[in-house]
Amino acid sequence: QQQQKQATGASNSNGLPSCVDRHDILGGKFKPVMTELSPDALSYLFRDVTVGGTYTPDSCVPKEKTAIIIPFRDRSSHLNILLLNLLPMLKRQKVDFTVFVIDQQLPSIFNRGLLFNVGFLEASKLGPYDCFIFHDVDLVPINDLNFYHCNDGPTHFISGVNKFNYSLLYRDMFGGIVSFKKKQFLEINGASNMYFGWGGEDDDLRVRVVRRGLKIVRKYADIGLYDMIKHGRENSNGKNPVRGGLLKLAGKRQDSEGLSTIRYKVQGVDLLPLYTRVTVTVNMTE
Ligand code: UDH
Repeated sequence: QQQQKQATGASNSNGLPSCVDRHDILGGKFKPVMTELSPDALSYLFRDVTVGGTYTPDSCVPKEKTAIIIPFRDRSSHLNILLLNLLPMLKRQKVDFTVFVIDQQLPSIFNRGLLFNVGFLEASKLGPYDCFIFHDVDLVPINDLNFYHCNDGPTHFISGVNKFNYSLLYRDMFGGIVSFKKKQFLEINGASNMYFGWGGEDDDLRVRVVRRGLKIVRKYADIGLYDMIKHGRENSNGKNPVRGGLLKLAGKRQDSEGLSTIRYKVQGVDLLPLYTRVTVTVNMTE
């Protein structure tokens, strides 16, 4: 296990110091606010976030430009709760970020892995992002020492979720929230596009990372803590009955299927006050 600390930076050419992880001034564990505010109230609250969902700290120079990619369909209330808690934490951590919501339209079955690839490609068209954090909409961070960075290896942010008594469902889990440097995501050929429905795509992603010899960075048990917003399972995201078979051949498919072969159609890119929404359709038979 590894928890990365940035070195204290010297001042930059514009006179500002480099941003560093302030373990000394951040509060650690906090109580999330699990009530929903309206989009208008949220954008009023976060007036310092510029249109499209971008925030740049003004007291220091960040070491990386981060795209927060949220795979999404019809979970507006979750998104409003997540933004209410995540944005202040990212600001406290001095992260230079833009939030992207990748919204998959019906009628195709939800495909979380494919939306990771869409988010990576579309965000890269819009800005020079170095770090990509793929973030489920229903996971609310509760410790502001859980720094939202990219590291030497792809990073799994979760050590425990309230739903599982603040532990992980299984030790090797690579679901929920993960970060990749641009180079790392390209190196693994992104995520698989083949998992329509719930389950398996996160384990496939881990196989891709491990096969390329990249070492997964994990958070300390008392740091990577999340509260999950309660929800049922949508009909358009039922358990994927072929996930076990797909997973068995994950390694064999890595080079021939993924970021390099994705097919999707962008229906719109909207710069909303607190995020950039990329609306996509996916043809399941292509
Ligand atoms: N999502 C949507 N809309 C949907 C379905 C999924 O937005 O209709 C997105 C959303 O970001 C969500 C993520 O996909 O957080 C994952 O879907 P989920 O919340 O239904 O998954 P769940 O919370 O998974 O049930 C947690 C268990 C992880 C077990 C890992 C097994 N490999």
